[in-house]
Amino acid sequence: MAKFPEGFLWGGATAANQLEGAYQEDGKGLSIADALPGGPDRFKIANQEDFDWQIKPDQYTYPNHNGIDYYHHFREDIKLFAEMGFKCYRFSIAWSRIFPQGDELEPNEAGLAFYDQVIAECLKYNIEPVITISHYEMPLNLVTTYGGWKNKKLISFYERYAKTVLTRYYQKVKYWMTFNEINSALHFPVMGQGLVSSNGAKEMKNIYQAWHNQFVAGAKAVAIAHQLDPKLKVGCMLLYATTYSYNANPVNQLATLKENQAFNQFCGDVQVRGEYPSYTDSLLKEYGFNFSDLETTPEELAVLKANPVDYIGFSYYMSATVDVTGETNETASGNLIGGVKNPYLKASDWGWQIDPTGLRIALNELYQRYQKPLFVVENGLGAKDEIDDQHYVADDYRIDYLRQHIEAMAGAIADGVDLMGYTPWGCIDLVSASTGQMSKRYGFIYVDLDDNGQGTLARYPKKSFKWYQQVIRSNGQEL
Ligand code: BGP
Repeated sequence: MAKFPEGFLWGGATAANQLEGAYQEDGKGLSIADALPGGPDRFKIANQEDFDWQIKPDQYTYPNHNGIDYYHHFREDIKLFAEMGFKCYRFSIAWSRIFPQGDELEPNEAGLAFYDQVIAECLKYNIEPVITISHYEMPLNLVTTYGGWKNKKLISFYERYAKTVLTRYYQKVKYWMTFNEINSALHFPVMGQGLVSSNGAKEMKNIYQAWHNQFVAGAKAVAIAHQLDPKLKVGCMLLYATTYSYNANPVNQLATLKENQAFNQFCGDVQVRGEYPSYTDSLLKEYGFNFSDLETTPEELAVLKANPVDYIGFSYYMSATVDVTGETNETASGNLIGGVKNPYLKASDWGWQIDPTGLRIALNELYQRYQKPLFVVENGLGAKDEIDDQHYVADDYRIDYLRQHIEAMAGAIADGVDLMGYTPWGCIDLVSASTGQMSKRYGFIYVDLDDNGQGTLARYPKKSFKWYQQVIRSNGQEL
């Protein structure tokens, strides 16, 4: 039977740009997410050489830019989260609400006023807010004028932004994260780093320079938080995909080890240990450059060293499998981070390989490596839900997915892992990051809205709503 510690943070997770809407209200500036196209080819289009940010809202080809209009529904939504018994709620602040262009000296008070209300609403129900400072979102101007995170100027812009929100909320919000899925830039640098082909996404050096700048900016946020209150907990946030070798061939085993370093470990190693790992040079040489080719200063490296994160937040949706020897030619089509098809696993409708045991392995790997508390801040099944005449979605497939992953977490806790909490992704249906569409749903709550932005916006609890309520009420005993 599952055993979770007292005070375990059960909740759910969302991100500003995927649910708030009101993308031009109360002084908000455009963010990169507002300016990406919608549709399954979202990343592919953004990676074409001639991609240009769509900065004219009247020419939009992205019908879901109003999210689920949470900006005007958050009270109703947080009330539903409270009804499920959420102990915490992970959400992000839209940087472009607070600094609409990103480079202003003074924040936009109306943007802060919105999050004042959101936080107050959480606290009213004793829901602990968990805030991602930057979740796949930055003011578009920082990309069009400065070229995104590869530009060092972004460090001070982020620092000013982080200081503004930390200072405003540190007495109310204990848990923070610096950048969502920072390592995802290896595969899609557009969301987290604001890099597309037309501004250098295809050059690995830019991605690593952008990372370095983000590491420094994140470390500065950790420093600010701890100066305000040493009890604040600031985490990194990684996209973790447990990675297996296709077989026992040592060539594949070595390739798997290298893949783990490049994707699962590199960013965490810097953010948790405060220094670049021993394999940095060998990693960068593979891409044809050296660490000394990056712009780094001794002061920056000292900031990293002095300010490691307090915990490791990570998302877990799927595992990956490596075969460099060509022993199989079946690719895992749809798997976000590539690799070959694992014959032991089934995949979601979008091809993400479902692997609850991989989560138990991930938790053990991360805890053995860092010995710091872990927080599963995203997990879930994106599916095409069918709603019946009674406005009911019988999402047993989602319940099965979540149950198996919760059992895996219980297993890892029994293995000795220190796990703080669990916030399944998209606890209310929202716009998908990879497609910009509504039809890939994760929620416990159905939102009446389609891929064309049409619908009543009504919220309907799904079958999984009551199920998760019982999971939380029993602290993970009744699954
Ligand atoms: C993570 C992101 C989220 C999110 C989730 C599901 O990578 O942090 O923002 O959306 O994945 O992905 P998708 O929406 O593409 O199904």
